[in-house]
Amino acid sequence: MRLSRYFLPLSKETPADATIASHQYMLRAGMMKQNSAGIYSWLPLGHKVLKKIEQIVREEQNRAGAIEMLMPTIQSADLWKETGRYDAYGPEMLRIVDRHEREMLYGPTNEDMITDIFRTFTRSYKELPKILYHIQWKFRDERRPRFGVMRGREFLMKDAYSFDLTEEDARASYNKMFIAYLNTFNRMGLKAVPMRADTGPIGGDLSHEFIILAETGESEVFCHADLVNMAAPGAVDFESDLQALVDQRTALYAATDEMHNPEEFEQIPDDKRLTARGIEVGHIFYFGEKYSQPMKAKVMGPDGQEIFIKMGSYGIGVSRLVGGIIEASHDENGIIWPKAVAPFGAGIINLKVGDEDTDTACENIYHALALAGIDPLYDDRSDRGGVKFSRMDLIGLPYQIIVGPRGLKEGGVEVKTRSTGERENLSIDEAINFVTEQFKA
Ligand code: 5CA
Repeated sequence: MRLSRYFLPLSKETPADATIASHQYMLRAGMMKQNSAGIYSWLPLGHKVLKKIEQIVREEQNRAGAIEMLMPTIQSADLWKETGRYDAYGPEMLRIVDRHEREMLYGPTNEDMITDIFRTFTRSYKELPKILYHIQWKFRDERRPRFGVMRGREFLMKDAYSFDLTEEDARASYNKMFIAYLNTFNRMGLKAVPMRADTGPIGGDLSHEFIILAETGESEVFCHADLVNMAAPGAVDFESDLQALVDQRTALYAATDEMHNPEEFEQIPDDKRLTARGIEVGHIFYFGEKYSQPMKAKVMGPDGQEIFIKMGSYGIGVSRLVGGIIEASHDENGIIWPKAVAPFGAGIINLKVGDEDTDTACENIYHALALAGIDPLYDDRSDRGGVKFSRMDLIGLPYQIIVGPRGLKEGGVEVKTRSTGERENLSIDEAINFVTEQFKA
């Protein structure tokens, strides 16, 4: 993409309510625009990141055997009355009346609807286990929408739902998602720690939040320091016993403030006791028959008896992750995108637009990187160098290739790695190879 043709509306000032780095940088870097409180348009740069995160989530769900589908945003109130959640959900639910005076709502989550879908089509235990998911916009009329996309009213969520015959099978499904979550966040360059959590309006008795540590996080967390540094499971065979992998993590103390048990925490050696703040990027629940009972979602078991389906649900805050990643990865000059979610792989800075040699060198690099699948952003605008440098730092692309007449005379260009600030003088070919190699690793 050539910057001169792109839509990248940067801004110098941010509103006073943008108090944290991710909120400020997303506005300044032209990633989004607020339309109403907690409701945002995703501008091209932000949209690219959102889609990359969504795709990583999708790939890891698929790898774990979950099956993608899509449910609507607008739901009928009837299903929610069946489960008793219509009244229980309170003012967070956006209620809508259609032209026929029918009560509708903008879905804050989908347990009720997916249970209805499942009971409509599933009769036999032979069709279990199943995990279905979708990636869809949700609406929650939060009392205090804040921190930009981190606590929005309209937000993008991946929500998965598991269906099993027995509690033991259901726990295996829970473990699959648990492992898939660790790998998902790891691929985005995040260290997400699973913590025992409260189940809130979703219900159930087993629940973990996945928290990334950040000073500006809304949750207070307590955990064993080793948990933060534990490597992600990586490629695991999802048919094998996942319990051991999960046990490894759950054996170490980790809890959000609601579930914190100071006595248990005290058992941890002093130098391993970590108290911090964090951002909840995922939340998984096992709730058994909480929805299948009121909705009469049953299957015929092997012995011919009808059995209520055992269910769990598994959420990831896809749009919240955009902000979460920035909180975890930025400096005073702007965003530092991890390679896997960067909106463009590299930026090319032309320091003298109109100079024939410089233009030609930039064009060559641009085409070579595009061909290598790096998706470069070419700053071909005629601003001053300083403007270009700070703009490129702000939007945080992993690599910058800086091209000017002086460097070219000495046979090369400068390559800057955004995360370390390291600069290297390389020939044009070396620069192209260097950047291409970084994305192979
Ligand atoms: N039905 C369950 C799991 S599918 C559920 O709704 N869980 S949740 O309430 O914990 O939400 C799942 C994830 O969505 C959260 O972990 C969080 O990352 C994200 N999320 C929740 N509320 C918001 C919000 N107001 N703005 C942005 N992201 C949110």
